[in-house]
Amino acid sequence: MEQQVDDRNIDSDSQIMLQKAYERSIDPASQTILLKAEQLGIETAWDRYEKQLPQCSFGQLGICCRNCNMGPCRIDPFGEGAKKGICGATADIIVARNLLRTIAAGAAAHSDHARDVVLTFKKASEGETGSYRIKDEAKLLSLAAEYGIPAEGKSLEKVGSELADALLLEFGKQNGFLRHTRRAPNSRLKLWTELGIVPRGIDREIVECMHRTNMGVDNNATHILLQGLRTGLSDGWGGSMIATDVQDILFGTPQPKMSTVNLGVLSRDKVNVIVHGHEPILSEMIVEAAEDPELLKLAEEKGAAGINVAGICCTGNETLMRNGTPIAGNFLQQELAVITGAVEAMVVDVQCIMPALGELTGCYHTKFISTSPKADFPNTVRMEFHEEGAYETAKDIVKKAVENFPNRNPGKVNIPEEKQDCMVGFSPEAILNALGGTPDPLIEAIKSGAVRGIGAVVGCNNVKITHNFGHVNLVKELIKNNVLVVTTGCNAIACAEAGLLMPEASELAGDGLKAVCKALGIPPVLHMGSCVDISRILVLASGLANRLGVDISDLPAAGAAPEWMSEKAVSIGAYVVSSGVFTVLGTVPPVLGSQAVTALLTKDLNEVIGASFAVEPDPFKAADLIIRHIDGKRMSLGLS
Ligand code: SF4
Ligand code: MSK
Repeated sequence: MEQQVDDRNIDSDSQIMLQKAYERSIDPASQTILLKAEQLGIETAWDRYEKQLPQCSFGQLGICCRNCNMGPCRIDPFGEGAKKGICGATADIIVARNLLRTIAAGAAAHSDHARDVVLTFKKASEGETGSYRIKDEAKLLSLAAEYGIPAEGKSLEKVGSELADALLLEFGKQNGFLRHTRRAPNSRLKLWTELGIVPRGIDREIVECMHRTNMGVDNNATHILLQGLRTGLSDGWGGSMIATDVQDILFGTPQPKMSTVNLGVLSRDKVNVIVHGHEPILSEMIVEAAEDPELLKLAEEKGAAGINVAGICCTGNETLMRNGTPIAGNFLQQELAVITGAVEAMVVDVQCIMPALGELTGCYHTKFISTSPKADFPNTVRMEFHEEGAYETAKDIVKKAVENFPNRNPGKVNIPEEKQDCMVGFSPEAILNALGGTPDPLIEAIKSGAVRGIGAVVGCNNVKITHNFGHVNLVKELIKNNVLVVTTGCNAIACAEAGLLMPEASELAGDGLKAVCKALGIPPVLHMGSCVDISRILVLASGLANRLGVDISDLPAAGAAPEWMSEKAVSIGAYVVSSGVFTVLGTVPPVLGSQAVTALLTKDLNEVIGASFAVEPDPFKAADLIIRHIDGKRMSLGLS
């Protein structure tokens, strides 16, 4: 494990604390703050994890059911205890049902995010909010064409309004298919149709999961899991893809740009506003409001040198790739950012926001501002956000942060030095541009072996794995072996913090990948965005498969989520594998209580869908699995 904090001249108690910090994160900035937290006796997610140990083994194996009030029931996996729930449900049924509910929750989170974005798009198109406008006209027109909406003779706003209506119908559709699924290769579509897993309406699939898992409905593990695949597809080729497209229309399709990451982006002399969560609707306005002359003047009056907006998690990824706004950290750094003592406001929307922030911000001057009508937390300042007065609300929020600046206690401020430059914003359109307008140079590089294959590495942090250890080491191993990596979510932030999103990181790559990166001026790890932007990876994979005249499952490509924790990641896993991409998970999903479900996910799915899962917490072994998979696919394609 890497140990980078300067640990000379510190006493033995501090040495013990420092050792703990090393075990918790490989990132020096995080280690510094973890040490500080230990010294101050401030509790973090890692401490709460330790207090949970040993975690419930029934929960870990997925064999606990509380789907009706005869229960809760649990299956005894080894001893002479119960092998069935009171209703007769076996371990296979209980594990499959629990997994389906998890997929439904993940798909719901991504898709409800998408719904809100489309509703904002509708209001913007109909002039109900002056804060948003159509930024990417070309994307609007091409998506309208995909949805069969004629644009001739209509204003962009009219097209936008009709498109928003058509997109909203995708949520409540009862039959047929989600239109975005037509972006998949024909062979994949045919397979989904044969299996009966083409998603119909997004909401319909999610509701059906809840129905099927209700006591006494679907009690066949395979049958249950097929609905899991369909629901996952309604997320990846539905909700997530819609969110990505509409966000691009409203805020612009990302293009490569430079920025900086890690806790060191927090400013000593400016007002620090953190935007955290997942939706860019508010954060785009916050970024704009932070440049408002009135607020900048107020900041000056309060003794600050300006206003500094920084992101955490995927709200951060969204503003990073469109505006170059710096990122303060990924999921496990949200508490650490507050512990720097330099955050005037932690502004949150939805998803991946720890309720612990309420108590923690209470120990500092930080205002914890919750903004979503759907999400509140303990000890927040509620500043509910609606599109109609979006800019005004954003200004009020930033003003609150500015007014809080004089309350910062310099004695409590401890901002780590570390910040790292990064190159971000590789949408499929940007990748195509970098390749000179055609995917052929990448295809040729894959054919020649200069690029051995593509690894899509995504997902969260999880206290069960040393922060960023899984992410960074897996990605380093892959690029060393000439695997071009595309990344989103918290993996992207981890890679950025480790310097892997810089073109210079090609020095860490194998000779073939290094030469390709140098020729194109790109990093060996391409930042493709937030969690919903995994849909961009699907589009990229589909484009490559079509160009090669094969299915996605034939590509020398694989996916990985080395430190995943969220239900959303389970939905992502379901759609990535259903799309034909072998996927390695770094933390164990709660399925091992059923041999049948485990075998289905890790082996039998191959026969059904052309891809499966593997679980490997060791990033070096995970890289091996991926490279072997890629080599197998290369061989099948007749590539050396
Ligand atoms: Fe127990 Fe069956 Fe009710 Fe689940 S659904 S709690 S297994 S009786
Ligand atoms: S933010 S879902 S912790 S990747 Fe998208 Fe990170 Fe996972 Fe949230």
